[in-house]
Amino acid sequence: MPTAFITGVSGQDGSYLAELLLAKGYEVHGLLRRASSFNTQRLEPIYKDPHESGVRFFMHYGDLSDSGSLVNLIRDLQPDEIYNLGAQSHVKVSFDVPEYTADATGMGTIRILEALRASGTASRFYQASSSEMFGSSPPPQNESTPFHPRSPYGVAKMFAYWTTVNYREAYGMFASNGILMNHESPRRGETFVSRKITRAVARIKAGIQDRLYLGNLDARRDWGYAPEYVGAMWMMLQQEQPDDFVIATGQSHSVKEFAELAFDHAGLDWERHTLVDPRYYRPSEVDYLLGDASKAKEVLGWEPETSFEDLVRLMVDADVKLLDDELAGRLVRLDRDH
Ligand code: NAP
Ligand code: F7E
Repeated sequence: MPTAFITGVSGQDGSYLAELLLAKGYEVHGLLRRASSFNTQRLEPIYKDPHESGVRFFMHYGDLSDSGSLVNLIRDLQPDEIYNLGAQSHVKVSFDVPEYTADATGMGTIRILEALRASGTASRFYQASSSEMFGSSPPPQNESTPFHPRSPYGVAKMFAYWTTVNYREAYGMFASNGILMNHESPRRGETFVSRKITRAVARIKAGIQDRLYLGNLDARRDWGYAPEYVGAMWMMLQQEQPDDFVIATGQSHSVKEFAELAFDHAGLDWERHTLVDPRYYRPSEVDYLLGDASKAKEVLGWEPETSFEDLVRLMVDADVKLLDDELAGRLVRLDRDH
């Protein structure tokens, strides 16, 4: 049974990747950072008592800012594959906490690679690199496009990208970068624009919210569906040679188009409910991302399946259902109180 270690297992991608690897027969270990409230909601579908369920999924406390926890875990687990998905991943927040972002998102990668070197294990390593590294480089972006990051997050990811390449070249490690364009799902964090919109649509439709405040409506992104993107991560580590790949749909849409479609799907007029609040502008913006994933198609055999329209619709439907369930739960609780 192959063993995988995932940092960022409690995040959107980490939870989908854990599910994928368990379905493929892996034993999966995840790094969990301590938080004052529950941060394992996305793992509820798979986190069962392993003694009872037979599911080989384990979580370990640790942190990307804590070398000791990484050294001990990698030495003890000796995983076949390591997926480094942990990061302070919010671009706007990275302007507020640049030093912490550099530490967790950038230095965290070097800490894992050093822990891996010290363990003497020949684990294959995946680095969650990002299209944010392309920044202001004009579209379409592929593996040869120069990086010009526009945020502390993008700069930290660039450091991690080159660290991964350097450890591959210097020490012969099997270390690959997946340069992923934006990918979304019903599990997307609620402060990223896609989920912020689809959650607001559900609440406006239910009559418990009236307005949605957004920032730059003209930014363009290449939005894909997250469960398909974690499949590409796994494929990269099954190759004969380590390499770097752009993962994208090849379609780009504006934030405005996303909002328009999401409101429309719920029978609402986006212009009636959406206002621009400059509070959500970034000090420097990435205007236009449009990926060219031809290398991934040719070498990995990876191709996206879910269209932009289907992605928006499935996210709206999921948030409408989630809110219905929450409201029903609250009503049941109120019934019991009285
Ligand atoms: P996400 O939902 O924000 O998840 C980030 C994960 O990192 C969470 O599990 C979080 O833990 C964990 N984390 C944060 N700081 C940490 C620390 N100091 N030590 C240990 N763990 C820490 O992100 P995602 O969307 O799944 O993305 C996965 C990875 O791909 C990230 O590295 C992201 O930067 C990168 N990426 C994402 C996209 C995208 O469009 N989604 C595109 C390109 C690259 P908590 O749950 O406790 O917060
Ligand atoms: O913003 C604009 C915003 O925060 C997308 C992360 O997963 O993908 C993600 O980073 C666009 C930007 O994602 C609001 O200015 C307008 O142009 O959803 P986002 P992101 O910054 O592209 C990359 C690939 C990653 O690697 C990151 O980890 O939408 N926008 N109004 C807004 N964005 C937010 N969050 N909130 C707004 O109200």
